[in-house]
Amino acid sequence: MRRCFDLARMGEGFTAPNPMVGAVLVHDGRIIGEGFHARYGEVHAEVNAVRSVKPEDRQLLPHSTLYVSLEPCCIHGRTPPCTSLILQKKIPEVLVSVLDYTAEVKGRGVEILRNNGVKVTTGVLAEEGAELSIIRNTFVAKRRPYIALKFAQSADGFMGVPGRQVWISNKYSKRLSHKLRNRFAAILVGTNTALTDDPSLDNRLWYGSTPVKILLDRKLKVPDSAKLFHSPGSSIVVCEAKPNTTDYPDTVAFLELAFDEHLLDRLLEHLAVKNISSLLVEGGAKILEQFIKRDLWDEAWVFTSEKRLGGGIPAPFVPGTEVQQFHLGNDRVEVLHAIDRREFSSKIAMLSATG
Ligand code: AOF
Ligand code: ZN
Repeated sequence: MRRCFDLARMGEGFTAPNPMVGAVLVHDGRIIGEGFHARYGEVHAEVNAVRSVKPEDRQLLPHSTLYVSLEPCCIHGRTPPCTSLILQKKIPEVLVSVLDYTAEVKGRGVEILRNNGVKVTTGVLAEEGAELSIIRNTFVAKRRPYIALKFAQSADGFMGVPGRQVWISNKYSKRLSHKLRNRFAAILVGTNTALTDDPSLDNRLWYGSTPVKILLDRKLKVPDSAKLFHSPGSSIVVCEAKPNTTDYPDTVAFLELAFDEHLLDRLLEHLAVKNISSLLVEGGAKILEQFIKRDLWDEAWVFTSEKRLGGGIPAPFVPGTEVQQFHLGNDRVEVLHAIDRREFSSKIAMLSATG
């Protein structure tokens, strides 16, 4: 199953809104096939695992065991159901880590296999499996993208100085934040951040993909020359009223929303409809605070440098449980999980164990 997890991560950045999934076929203690879901819309991990079996080993399939990090699907999505493949290839035993919370699957994949005589064990390394599929399962269960907050603060707790760009964290932290950009389907900043920092919001310093860039800009104060509109990938400007004439590149779309207390809910709903399964919120402070206040976040990445600013915009307080802490040069990186997210992940692990 650990091999399945490693294989699954090979698809990181390319599978959204699908999960990363890995599968391994074992016969008599020997791996005869393995595969992963490499890209959204392409074949599933199980299919790749079966395809990878050498011609001389194919007759072993009816005597082998399939390990898979997520419950095999039983629906005709963009590809045929994996349960059908397993039955067709007469694979007698399947070991699953966690259930797929997609409404039409959620235990039915396991049930179909069992009803057709396949021996199925669920909950194998369930805690790790639940973490691997947390983005997909949060997206389908909560009907909103999985949300991560990310910001850098000075040693004395400031995120910046109003109206001026200050670089707080170091180049290693910057590279890690680009790695995060590969993991998320969308990235969001507000007007002030776009105006003072003029960020590109793309992923230049890591492998993989660039998220959809989202700018919250009520009054369209950010000029069409801003870097984020011209960097790779597409962007969405959330505003009160769309511009009449536009010199923006074709990759820029506008979304009109009312800027009231329901703005974030409406935005998240819109992203969910667009199949955007995860969102990285990079600031500024006011926007981060709104997500925190509304309990609309799952994980947070806080980079703290040794620099002191002596004043400025206070960094938000993130009321989560620290799950990881490490240093990158002189920066300290903390990863926090929201209470809800921790409970959800444990619940998935527990329910998966009972099948
Ligand atoms: C699997 N194995 O490798 C993946 C699964 O639209 P589709 O055809 O890609 O199917 C979407 C469904 O498949 C949905 O339930 C999603 O969670 C699951 N992803 N399932 O058996 C895989 N990537
Ligand atoms: Zn499948």
